[in-house]
Amino acid sequence: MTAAHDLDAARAALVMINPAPYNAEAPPAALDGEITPTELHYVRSNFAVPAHDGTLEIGGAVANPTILTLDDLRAMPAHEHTVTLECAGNGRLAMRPLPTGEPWGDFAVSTARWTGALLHEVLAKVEPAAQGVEVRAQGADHGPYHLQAILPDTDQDDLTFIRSLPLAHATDPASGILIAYEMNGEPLGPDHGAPFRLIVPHWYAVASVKWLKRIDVLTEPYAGEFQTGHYMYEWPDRPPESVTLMRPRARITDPAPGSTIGLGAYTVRGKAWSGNGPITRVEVSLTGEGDWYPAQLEPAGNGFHWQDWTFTWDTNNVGRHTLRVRATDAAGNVQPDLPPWNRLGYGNNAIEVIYVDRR
Ligand SMILES: Nc1nc2c(c(=O)[nH]1)N[C@H]1C(S)=C(S)[C@@H](COP(=O)(O)O)O[C@H]1N2
Ligand SMILES: [Mo]
Repeated sequence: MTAAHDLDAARAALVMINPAPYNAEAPPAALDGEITPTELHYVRSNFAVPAHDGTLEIGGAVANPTILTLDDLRAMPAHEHTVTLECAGNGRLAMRPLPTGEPWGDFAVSTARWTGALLHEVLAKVEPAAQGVEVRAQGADHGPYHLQAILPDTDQDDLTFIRSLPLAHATDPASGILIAYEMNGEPLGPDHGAPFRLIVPHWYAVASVKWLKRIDVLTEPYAGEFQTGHYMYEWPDRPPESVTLMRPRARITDPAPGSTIGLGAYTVRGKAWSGNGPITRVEVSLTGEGDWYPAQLEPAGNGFHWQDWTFTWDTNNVGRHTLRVRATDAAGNVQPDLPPWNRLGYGNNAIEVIYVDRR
């Protein structure tokens, strides 16, 4: 099989929304289990899958600049973290007025087991300078970016995917950030950042730089198209803010929206997650404006991934019913009823509403 065939096979089960660069939602089944099978994990790329020479250069304000290979990373202690990745643009299609940008429905979210070296252990080897403030990560992917570009002074003929993180977060063992080389026990595939990528738990997935090529410790905050141009909340009524932690969100995975189910006791199921996790409460409403009932919430695990919830819905009332579900996280954030509108359409965590017919 050729590489192109492999890529087609890896993409066959996804819901393609853009062929080039390839962007695809997960099918609803991706949210059923604790782990999303790799072939069902959504894909979001700003450029075509790049060539990568297998090396990671680390420099900037560090005492020991170095070049690492995949073997070097594999020689370090391996850590496996189960992490939910959600695109900041997930749910954009439900915003009004509709923002421009990839028209994501509600399935640019998935969970995988990621294995790799801990970023803070890699950084400890190179010894960041005391004046360091950020860690900048560069992907191998690049290309023209004319129509979408916001910043006037970027080289839009050949832009590279670059993002930065606060140095304090990157060096904090509790942050759990990986340079991952395996996804669900297999080497990373081309769409998910082969040969290695960042995995930044709790943050919208834009922080998890794929096809990682370079890391630099910076003594000034980084400004760039994917940091301070795009991936900013441009609110109608207050100053812009960076897109960072995932906002709390609960989803209903069973019953399917618009389905017909029988009478009696039915177990409603779903997922909930937040970058300010864990989720502390999930509630269900059956009547629009009515009461909220507590759902059963499963324990948080490592706190980096979604939690299951269930709710026993016992009714013999025939007809159309509405279901709403909302999550509250450990920081006290609760989902809003309406999408929090911002110009580029990020972070829509409005309460999900579905209807179901019972007969
Ligand atoms: N190098 C690089 N890394 C990237 C991106 C990209 O375009 N280039 N897209 C980011 C965005 S916006 C998302 S949502 C996630 C998607 O990761 P996935 O394709 O493995 O689901 O990768 C992030 N990392
Ligand atoms: Mo994203």
